[in-house]
Amino acid sequence: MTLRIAILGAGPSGLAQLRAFEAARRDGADIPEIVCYEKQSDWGGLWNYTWRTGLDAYGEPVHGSMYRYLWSNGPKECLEFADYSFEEHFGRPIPSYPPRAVLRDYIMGRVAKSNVRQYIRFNTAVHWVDQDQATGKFAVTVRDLKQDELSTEEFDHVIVATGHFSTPNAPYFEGLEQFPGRVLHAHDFRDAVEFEGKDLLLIGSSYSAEDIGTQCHKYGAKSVTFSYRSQPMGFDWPESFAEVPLLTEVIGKTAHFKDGTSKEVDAIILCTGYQHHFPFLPNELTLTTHNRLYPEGLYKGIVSLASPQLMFLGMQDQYYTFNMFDAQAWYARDLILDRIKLPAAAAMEADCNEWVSREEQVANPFEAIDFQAAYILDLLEPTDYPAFDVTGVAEIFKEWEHHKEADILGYRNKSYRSTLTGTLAPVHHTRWMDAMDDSLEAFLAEEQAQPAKES
Ligand code: FAD
Ligand code: NA7
Repeated sequence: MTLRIAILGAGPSGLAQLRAFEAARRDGADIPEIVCYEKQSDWGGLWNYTWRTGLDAYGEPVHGSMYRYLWSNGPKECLEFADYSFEEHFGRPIPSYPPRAVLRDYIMGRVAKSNVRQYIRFNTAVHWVDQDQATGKFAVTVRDLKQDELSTEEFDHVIVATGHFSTPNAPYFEGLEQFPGRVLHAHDFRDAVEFEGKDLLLIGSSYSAEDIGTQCHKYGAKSVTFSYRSQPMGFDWPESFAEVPLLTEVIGKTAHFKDGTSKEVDAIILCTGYQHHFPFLPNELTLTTHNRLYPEGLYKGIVSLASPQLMFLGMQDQYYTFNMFDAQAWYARDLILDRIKLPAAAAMEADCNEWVSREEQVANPFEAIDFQAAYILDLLEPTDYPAFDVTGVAEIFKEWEHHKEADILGYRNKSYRSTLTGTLAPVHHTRWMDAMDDSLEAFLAEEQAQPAKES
């Protein structure tokens, strides 16, 4: 009897899973019957820009957290698929920090060349997953959004690839309800132009704060104040930026901070991260974790210890992204195809605990990068995913960290060498701070592109 596999979500992780099965099929393997449920009308996950916030046209939570003028915040050389280089996709080398539309084009380019779209049921939201204790089979209940109809199908394995940067973690601060300006979470941020000439307060000191803050500066915000809980980002910020301790309360337009200082602001953006949120999973199957490199409860960062036929992709805090999702997808595929055997439950738990405690020793971003590299190498070892230079990519990540420390507004002007093709990326024709047009056409315009000098 053919196995039936449900993949929940057609973002980069879900697409990696489809691609992994497709690679096996092309090599002559018998692959299971696959159904991929996606609530959006197209594939691409977060890389699809939407103007919507709150609920979508069908009353489902809007998935998108990306905004206009979003440029890659890491070098593209660090996320290149091992079986599909940027050069292959674009037909020539392109600069290292592409805007959203260019990365989207690249991710979709690989899957568009296969026949995997046929497996995806678009406009279909997963509402509930149940596992029958006797048979081990899953009943997946979905809502056809266009027809507004619920239906249930049975599967042998469920692969959750619904992402974890969509459901805001939005803490309360005293006085917010009286604040006379806009208060929003990063998930609902769409366009920096709205904040031109404004004094902004951003709560948080991680990627969202850094990127939304620098972008608002680029598009004309008057000042950006970052308020941190644990520690400041510590970059060498230009004059109109400040980093202050945590917000204690807001009185009128005045924000007060833990160190007794205050600042009058026009808008507040909560860049306070996201929750791993699976409203379609029952207590016994759900994954409870914060944003970390090795979520507890997942063997190899993928397999649910609660029920090994349930797997999760892309649930880690991410340095590596697309190539890590591939490594996970190839591993998950090989488990399902019985090419890799799961050890006994106790051994899985022990292995998981060992990685979790190893993560707890990680002291800084450089060690975090090495940790994630080691995790990926561990996953790749038993699969036939094309070899790629995981540690070489880690070195590029470390260079990237140094470039950010040196110039937070200028790091995106740097170029890196692809570990796949050996090509050094050309310098973009316009410095990032002056590049206001984030379209694919503007980015790929060649007139003024210059060769890069090795840094
Ligand atoms: P997602 O992209 O979130 O895709 C999940 C999919 O599941 C979506 O299509 C969603 O519609 C679907 N889904 C969710 N719930 C349901 C449901 N109930 N039923 C059916 N379908 C459902 N990474 C980088 O490499 N470089 C960057 O520059 C970068 N910038 C980022 C900027 C922002 C603002 C954010 C939030 C993330 C950024 N990332 C970046 C990281 C990003 O997480 C990954 O690039 C990638 O999108 C993760 O893929 P995924 O498939 O795991 O999740
Ligand atoms: P992250 O990286 O999970 O960071 C969340 C930030 O929010 C971090 O600085 C936290 O501070 C801060 N935070 C969380 N809760 C609070 C409260 N209650 N008060 C104050 N500050 C808080 O999420 P991001 O959104 O920045 O990045 C996620 C992805 O989006 C990433 O991959 C990007 O590429 C885009 P802490 O340091 O824990 O004290």
